[in-house]
Order: sequence, then C-alpha cells, then structure tokens
Amino acid sequence: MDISTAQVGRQQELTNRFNEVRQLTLEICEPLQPEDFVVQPVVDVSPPKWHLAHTTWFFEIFILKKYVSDYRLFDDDYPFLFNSYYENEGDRWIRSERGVLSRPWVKEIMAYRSYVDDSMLQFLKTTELNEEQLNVFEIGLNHEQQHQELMVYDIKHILGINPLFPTYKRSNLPDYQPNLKTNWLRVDEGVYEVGYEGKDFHFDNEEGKHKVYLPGFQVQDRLVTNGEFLEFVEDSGYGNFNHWLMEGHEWVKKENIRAPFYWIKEEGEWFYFTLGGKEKLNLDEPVTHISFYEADAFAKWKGMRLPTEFEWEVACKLHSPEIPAEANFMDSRNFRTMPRVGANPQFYGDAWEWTNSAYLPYPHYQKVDGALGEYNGKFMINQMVLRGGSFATMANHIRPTYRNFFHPHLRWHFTGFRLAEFT
Ligand code: AVJ
Ligand code: FE
Repeated sequence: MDISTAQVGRQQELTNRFNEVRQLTLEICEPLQPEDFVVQPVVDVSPPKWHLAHTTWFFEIFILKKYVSDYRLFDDDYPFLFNSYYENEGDRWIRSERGVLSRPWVKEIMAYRSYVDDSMLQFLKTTELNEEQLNVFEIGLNHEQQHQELMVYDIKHILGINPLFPTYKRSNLPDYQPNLKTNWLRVDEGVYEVGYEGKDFHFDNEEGKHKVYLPGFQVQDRLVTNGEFLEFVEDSGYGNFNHWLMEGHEWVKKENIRAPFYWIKEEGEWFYFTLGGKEKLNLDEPVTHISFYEADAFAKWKGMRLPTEFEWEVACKLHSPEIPAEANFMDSRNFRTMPRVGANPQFYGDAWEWTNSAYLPYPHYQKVDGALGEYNGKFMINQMVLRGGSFATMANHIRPTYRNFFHPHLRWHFTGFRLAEFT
C-alpha cells in the first residue's frame, strides 16, 4: 500500500524518532558489563536486560501483533517474560523474580530488539498509519523514554549497593558559578487552569484542562540543596517526630533511615554515591534520593510545606513557560544533578519534585478500553505526584503538565523538592 504524500513526511519523522529512541536505550547500556544486565537488588529495580526486552515487547504487542496481519512473534514465550503488568495481555513472570532469569541472555534480547526494529521500520515504510496507530506509536516511543529513565535509576541502584562503588560514567562537574540565592515566586490568589490542552503527544493522566482555585502563595525558584538538607540531618531532623507524618516516622524507624539514599558518613565526613562513583558530598547540588516523607519533614522543620501539583504547574507556566538552555536533562549526558547556575528559575530537569498532591484522576478522566487503559489509570491510589523531570529525562519528553507518580516511601529514583508557603 502506498503512503499519501501528505503523510510521507510525518512517517519519515516518526522513523527518525524511532531510530533515535531505540539507539539511546543501547547507549545507556554501553558502560555495562554482562553481569550488570541481570541483577535485581530490590523489587522496584528491574534488570537492564528486562528493560531492553520489555520496551521491545511493547512495540511487538501493541503495534506489530495488532496491526501487521502476517507478523510472527520473535519468540512465543517472550510475552510471558516481558509483560510488566497488563492483565489484559495475560499471565506473566512475577515482578520480584525478574533478576533470577539468566536466560534469555543479552545477545538473544539484542536479536529480539533487531527483529522488532526491522519489522517496525518495514511497517512504517509500507503502511499509512491511521490516527489510532499513530497514537500508539507515540505511546511506544514515550514508553521507551520512561524506561530509559528507569534504567538509569536501576543501574545506579545496582552499582550503588556494591561495596566497590563502581563508576558508571565519569562526569566531572565543570567549573561553575552556583546561584544559590532563593527568589520567591509569587502567585496571586485566583482561579487558574491546569491540565494538558493541545494537539501534541501527552499521557491520558494529564488530559482534561480544568479550573482550580489557589489561595495566594509563593514557591522557591530552585530546588532544595544538599547543603540545606544536611542542616536538617545535623539538626537531628530524622529523630524529631514532630516534623514527621506518622507513616513517615514509622518508615524512618523501621528502615533505620538517617540520611538520603546513597549518602555515606565516614569519619565525620559526608560522601555520596553518584554515577561517577563515590564522591565528597557537593553541598551546592539539589538534594536527591529522598522520599516524599523526608521532603515533607524537611518542609515542616522549616515551618513551610511542599507545593501541590497545581501550585507547581501554575507557578511553572507563569514564571518559566520555556525550558531554559541550562536545564539539566539526559540530553546533556551529565548523569548527575548540577548546581543551579544563572538567574532563571529551575523548574525542569535535575530531579523530579515531590508535590503534596495525591495521584488522582482529573475531572472526566476516562481510561481507554483494553490493555492500554492499564497504562496509567489503575495506579491512581496511594501514590504522590512528581513534576518537572530529572537529569535522566529527555527534554522532548517533559511538559509543565506532565504528571509522574511514585509511592511516598520510594527514593531510588531522582527525587527532589522545593518549598512553598501561603502569602
Ligand atoms: C510513570 C514512571 C511511574 O515506572 O511504571 C513504564 C512508567 N509505565 N511502563 C512506571 C511506565 C509503563 C511508570 N512511571
Ligand atoms: Fe513499561
């Protein structure tokens, strides 16, 4: 079948983006050794090998199997291994045991990727995609970008619990002039609009522009730093139950938490594990690897609070509608948080910001029928919303309306926060 001239350009662009996204996943794995691909230190971490296959399975099941009539699965057993959580797609291997599978080995999974890549490119070259197919294609690309970020969290965890503190990739901080002055960004009391509106790609959970009432408030124009968080640590912040939500306090006691994840105290000096190995704690960088509970306790210790996801979005759209050039995303391959430089507010990149909002559906949220309806909607309970992206997010993946979500106790991902207060 021929592709109409009107759509040739669009499909060529999709082909280029598909190649770019698939390639970046491999680039992220380049520094890894064979053994790194297999381990799963905790249930939240997936072996890099699993991510390589699961992102491939996604295209195979939701595009090739569905829309290419003579398509043959690469391996009939793979869907059982690489389906993550889609009940509509049938039985699957248990999540907590992903790290016990030495087979299929990495080379077989690379062959799986090539096979699916070839089939996808063939499909794009020979078939005019309809609206539904174009949309699923975009979801597949954005899904792989989410997994690229998850792979960086997981690789850091795999290396970071190793007493040898192996280096993923050296990345020396360039000479920098940090701007640690806090400006407070004000937003007047009023009714504002939040949620996605437009024609570009977005996830279903950010859809449905709607009005919210916000009392007058102000937020910091940058993330809280390691230096500031250290003051909380040294002021016995973890030990004073007055700062903590009960769930958080119970978590601190049960897990014996005394500092952000990856912080190490040796002979009175603070170090932390970075993707560049073990380093002296840099006080100027945004703090990361803190749970929602820790962010919330810090805010209470300061006599302040975390912004809600709506306050965050409105402040971002008002004070930083464009992504500034210095934003620290995966694009620059820093693989670390960076001190804030320059005078622009810091809303994008570095670390995802915990907000004081539960992850709930927006008004009129409708999950689509079938497996893809399971993508975001079924997680709308007991998780908190995070905004803004991290140094492992690609700039073309983020928007002011983008809603990430995680359970409040988790901190192996790149989390941070800013403070807010009513005016
Ligand atoms: C949006 C990051 C919470 O980790 O499960 C990956 C992303 N969704 N595959 C997750 C996702 C489907 C999701 N988060
Ligand atoms: Fe997934």
